[in-house]
Amino acid sequence: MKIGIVCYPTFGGSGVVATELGKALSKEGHKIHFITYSQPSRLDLFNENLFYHEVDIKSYPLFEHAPYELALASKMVNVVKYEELDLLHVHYAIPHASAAYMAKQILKEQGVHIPVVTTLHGTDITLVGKDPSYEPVVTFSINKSDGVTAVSEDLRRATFEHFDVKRHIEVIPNFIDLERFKRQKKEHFKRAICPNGEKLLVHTSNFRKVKRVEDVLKVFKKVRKVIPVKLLLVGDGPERDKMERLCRQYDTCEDVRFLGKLEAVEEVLSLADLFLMPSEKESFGLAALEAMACEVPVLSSNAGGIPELNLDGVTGYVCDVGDVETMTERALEILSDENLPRFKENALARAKDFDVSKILPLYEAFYQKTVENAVLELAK
Ligand code: GMT
Repeated sequence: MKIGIVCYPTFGGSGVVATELGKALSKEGHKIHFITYSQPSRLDLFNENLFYHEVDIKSYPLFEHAPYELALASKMVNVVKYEELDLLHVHYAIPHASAAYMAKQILKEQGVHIPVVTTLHGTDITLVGKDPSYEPVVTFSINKSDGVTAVSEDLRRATFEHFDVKRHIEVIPNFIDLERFKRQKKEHFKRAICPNGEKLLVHTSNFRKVKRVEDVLKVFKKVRKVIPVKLLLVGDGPERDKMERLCRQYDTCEDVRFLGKLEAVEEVLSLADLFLMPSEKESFGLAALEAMACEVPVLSSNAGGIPELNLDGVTGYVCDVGDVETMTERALEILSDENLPRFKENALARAKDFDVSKILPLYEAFYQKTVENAVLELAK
């Protein structure tokens, strides 16, 4: 198939999933056309089946905000027409689903019929999308998509709860490339970070409020009173300064390192004994899946779709959002020498359920079904 993929190229899990999906599909022989405002950060592979079309956002002194959605819709129209695409797959509803609807209508006037698949990723539904300033457009564009997928059962449920959506939503979870995300032997690095055999806790995120990084620091402070531990924080975002101050206030800085954004996150995960994800909202938790693939148990909140991935008492523990007391008890339980090997083994076994080889066929089958239904619709 010839597929156009639209996503946010630089930040967030939705862009990572979209780019990895496009790369995997291209290896299966599909022709994949990325339509984004800059080169997706994970599009690091040369392949004859991969193409990149940059959205040209023209500004003008009259515009306080450049009309990105219009530039995107225009680009979609041209790419669909000139590359003869079979399907458009847009990731993150805002504003990609409504821009795709507009492109579809323009193309229809020209006798070109393009089915649109929208994948809902999380905050496009649970946070930004349900805000009254976007809700009517999000509802409309979900209902007008030819196919809709959500990355967890919980996100599907939340979509029906918050929006007047009257159509089927297929759940297709996030996936992982186990060739890339696997535990690497990094003993020398581990000894440098944990010279006295301390246990290593890791958190990776974009340091937004919904990630509750302060709970990571609170749990770490409490665990550190009981056993020797170190903490690595990977990523960057609006809450980072505040977290650095909190770390000083807790007097834990000598055992905490802020590493900033890292490309090879799997190298850090390969050292970890426990991954922390205390998020307030999390539709799936791709970062936790990456940790599990590197044999790292997960201590998480029970937000959104996380419990569908992190099996309570098996691959780690799932606690109420903000319950740092229970999180601390659970962290100590996982980190005990007696329990840790079992949790690590279970984490890897669970990650295998989400291997790209298992999830990719679900997308391919969904595309096929969507195209067939669109043809039937047209014939009516
Ligand atoms: O919060 C992020 O990390 C970014 C956000 C996005 O949409 O770009 O990620 C969401 O999509 C990921 C991929 O489907 C999911 O694994 C994350 O759980 C989800 N984040 C939230 O729901 C907060």
